[in-house]
Parts: sequence; structure tokens; C-alpha cells
Amino acid sequence: MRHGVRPCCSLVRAFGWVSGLGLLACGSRAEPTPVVLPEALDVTGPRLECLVDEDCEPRDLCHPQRCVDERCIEERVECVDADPCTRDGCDSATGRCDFVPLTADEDADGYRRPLPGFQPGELGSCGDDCNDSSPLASPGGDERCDGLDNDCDGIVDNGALFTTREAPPILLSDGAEQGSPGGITFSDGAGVYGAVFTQRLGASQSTFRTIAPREGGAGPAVPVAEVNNDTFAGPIVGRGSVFATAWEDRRDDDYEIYFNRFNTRGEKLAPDLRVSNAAGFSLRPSLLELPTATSREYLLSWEDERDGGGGRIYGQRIDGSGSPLAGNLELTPVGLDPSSPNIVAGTTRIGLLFNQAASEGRGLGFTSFDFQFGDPGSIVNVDAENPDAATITANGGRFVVAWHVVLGDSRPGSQIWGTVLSETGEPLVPTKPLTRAAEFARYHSLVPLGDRLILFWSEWRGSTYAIYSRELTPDLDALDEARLVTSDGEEAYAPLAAFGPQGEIGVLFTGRPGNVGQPQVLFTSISCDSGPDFSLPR
Ligand SMILES: [Ca+2]
Ligand SMILES: [Ca+2]
Ligand SMILES: [Ca+2]
Ligand SMILES: [Ca+2]
Repeated sequence: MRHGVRPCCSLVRAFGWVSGLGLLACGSRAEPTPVVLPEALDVTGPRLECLVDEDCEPRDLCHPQRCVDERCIEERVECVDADPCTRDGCDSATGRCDFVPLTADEDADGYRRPLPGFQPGELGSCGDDCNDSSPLASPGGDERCDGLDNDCDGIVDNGALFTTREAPPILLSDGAEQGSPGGITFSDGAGVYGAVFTQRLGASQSTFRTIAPREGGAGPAVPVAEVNNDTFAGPIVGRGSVFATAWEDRRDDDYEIYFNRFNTRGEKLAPDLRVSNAAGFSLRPSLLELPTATSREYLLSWEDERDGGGGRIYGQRIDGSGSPLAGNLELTPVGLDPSSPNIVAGTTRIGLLFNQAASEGRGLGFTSFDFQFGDPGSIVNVDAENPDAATITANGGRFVVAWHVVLGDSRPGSQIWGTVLSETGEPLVPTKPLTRAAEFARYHSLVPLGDRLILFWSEWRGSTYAIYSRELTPDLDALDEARLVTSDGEEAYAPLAAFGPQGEIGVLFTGRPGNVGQPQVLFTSISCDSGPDFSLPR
């Protein structure tokens, strides 16, 4: 008996077979007995399977069978909608065509996100939502002060003006002997910042806290890792109501890289993920979150000693639920003596910046990858002499690299420096100073707006460091003078900046309130004011 052909009542009726031949009467129920097929009788001539279509039993409804010349012929439901942005398929339970969009509309604003590596709305992108985690951003939306590109023209808060706020800074490492910032991000779903910082409470402890400046301050301080050992805060990313951070600790003797996700109450969503597990230290993680076509993914990089010879930069992909995708990936060759990697997502490439050995002293190296850490580009030497605390920022389809200089006697130089690269590393804007010469300048943070960037940095004027900001063109020319962000005469340095809920830019920094005691971690912000370009002023 051929698969898919049933001994059907229509055959019984047609040939008048009876139960003596082993067939049961239609509708009767009895113990199974061997079924004798027509060909066994050799009375029907050529093998016969069916008289009508109903005699043929399809395997699934997407492969119906028809009776043609007394044989069951399988057919196929063709499902083609000629739309390259759908996956065409047939539902075998119903036999109906399914045309599943390749890209998600997670924020349910009616606009889909583009495929990874495509700009929103680009030919073949399958989506034109420039921010699929916010329904307040979509093509044709109304621009407002909120840190988002509401109208998807590639520019955040078009024409907005930023001013220093009068509110006093919020002390985050209260009760600790000492603190230093790790990272700050903003969760649009929860409307709060997420910050991680290291505070010294006997041992060094990576600590997570939410900050809601307008609701009066910070959430409870939560240890990132509950281990009886030093942990050091790393970067943090956030989207929706999920924050993710990576850090290093030595719970297993050797410093390794760990990763975990938190909700906005600071509760861990899973056990800590140990990302690296090899001889030698693994240090200084850099983390970013990427939308995929229908979900999200995390990319991590760090410096790793496992291969000797000065080590190399390793990377790891982690899926949206926090599980590793394959193993650790070698991102640089051995021999560059690389350290302090920074990864960033551009429009078509992932950029990797790292400190490396130079013919004299230290320099900066750059390379790029596709969005899965594949297709590595060549290693490019960035024009930077003895840089420290270098960053890489995606702005308008290009990468901005900035740093401060370390002089021969280890003191910082007098300015913050920067250059602009294409997403594959070609120099587009030559290295230039981003700030006027001060006695010393060190540490900075850049917030990209698409048509400009806002630089935060610390410089020494008179008797102490303070934090300043200014706006830069995409080619890194100053748009305005430096403005003081922190209190005049009060020590403040090492700013880390991120957009916040009302378009203000939050700044996590190291400071000594009243210039007394050990350095602590504080938060302040600058406000966004609607400029004349706003169609919907706040
Ligand atoms: Ca959307
Ligand atoms: Ca959107
Ligand atoms: Ca815009
Ligand atoms: Ca906006």
C-alpha cells in the first residue's frame, strides 16, 4: 500500500469487495485484519489507487493530491507574493499561504525596522522605522526634545539648544569610601537612566542604579555581581525596559568577562554569563546592543591575554535572551599589543577601536566588521600620538574617534583631539584639537545628533578639573564656546554622557563635592530647549 492512499469506502463500493477478502465494511469497527490491496487480486489490471480526488490522502494540506488516471498525483500549493521583504510559506495545517515580514515592528507604530546593515527606507531595507523601540520615532513624526530622531531624518532633536541645569548633582556612591563611573544609558521603556559604577565598600564593587532626575533621584544601589571579590563596573546599554552590562571579576581566580541583563528594578534576568574562560586576564569589556531583523543581539569585545605576545582583542555575540551565540572570536591578530577596545555600530559596519603599540609609544588601531563580527576589514592606524581614554562614536554614517594625550611624564596634554573615519576606516577629517588649550585636558564623552555632536570633557582651569561641553560640526569644528557643566571650582572629571527622558543629556562623572574626601560618582545633566525648527515644541 502506498503511503498516502487509504482503503476507502469509495473503493469498496465501487468493486463490491467484502469482508471475506479482509476489508471491513464501511463504518464498522473491528479488530484490524490485514488489508488486501487491489493489485494483490490481480483483477484490476494496472495498479489502481483512486477513482476520485477524495481517495488520495495528502501528507499535508500544502501538498494536496488529485486523482489522475486512477493514480494519486501530488501537487503543491505555490505561495509567492513577489515581495522580497516577506518569507513566503504555506501553513501545512490549513494549506493557506503565509507571507511573514522579514523585519519586525516591535514598537507597533506601523513602521518596520530595516534589515541589519541597511539604512531605514533604503532600497532593500524592508523597513523605514529609524527607531523600532520607540513609537515616538517614525517617518513623518514630529520632532521634539527627547533624545530621539522623531521624524527619521537622521538628526536627533533638530535645532534644539542645550543649557546647563541649575539643579545640584545627585551623589550615587553615597556611603562608599570612593567611586568611579562605569557607564550610563537610558531606557526609553521605563523612562529612567541606568548607571553602573565601581564603589569601594571594603572591596571594589560594580554597582547598578537607576536615575530618574525629575522624580527626585536614584533607585536603590544593587551589586552587579554578588561575589566575594573585587568587581569593576563596565559599560551598560539599555532598550525598552532591559539593561545589559558587562564587567570583569576574578571570582574564579583569573579576571574574566561576565555579562548579565537587568530589569529597571535592578533585578537580574538570569545567572551571570561567564563570557571568557581562558588563561591570562580578560579585561575592559565594551558592549553594544544591535537590533536584528526581528529581535536584538549584544556584541561584546575585550582585551585578552590568553594568546600571549601582548594579547589580542576578542569578541562575543550574545542573543537577545542573554545566551552566547557560538564561541569567543578573535578580532585582532597577535602582535599589536592591543588594549581598551571600543565597539560601535554604524549604518553598515561595526567599528572596533583599540589602543595599540606604535613605533614610538602608543597609538590607535581601527578595524571594522559586518554586524555578526564577520568580514573583517584591514587594520588602520589612526593618526594619534600617545592617546588615552579614546572613544569611537557613530554619527551620520561616519565614525568619530576622540582621545586625550598622555605626555612623557604621564601628565595629560592640554586638549581633547579627534578625527573622522569612514565606516571602513578611511580618514575623512584629519586629526584636530576639539578644545582650546587648557593647562590639562583629559577624558571626554561624545553624544551624536547626526548633524552635529555634543562633546563633554574635563579640563584644568585655575586650581581644579571641571566638566565642560560644546557642540561640534560633523567635521569636528566648534559650533560654540565651552560651557561649564559642573560647579565652578569644584573638582569634577571623567564625564560619561547619554540622552535622557526629556531630551536632557545626563552626565555621570567623578567628583569631590566641596573638594573634600575621596572621589565619588555623581550625576548631573544639561537641558534640551526647543529651537526654532521644532514643529511641536514641548
Ligand atoms: Ca516600528
Ligand atoms: Ca518607531
Ligand atoms: Ca529628526
Ligand atoms: Ca527628538
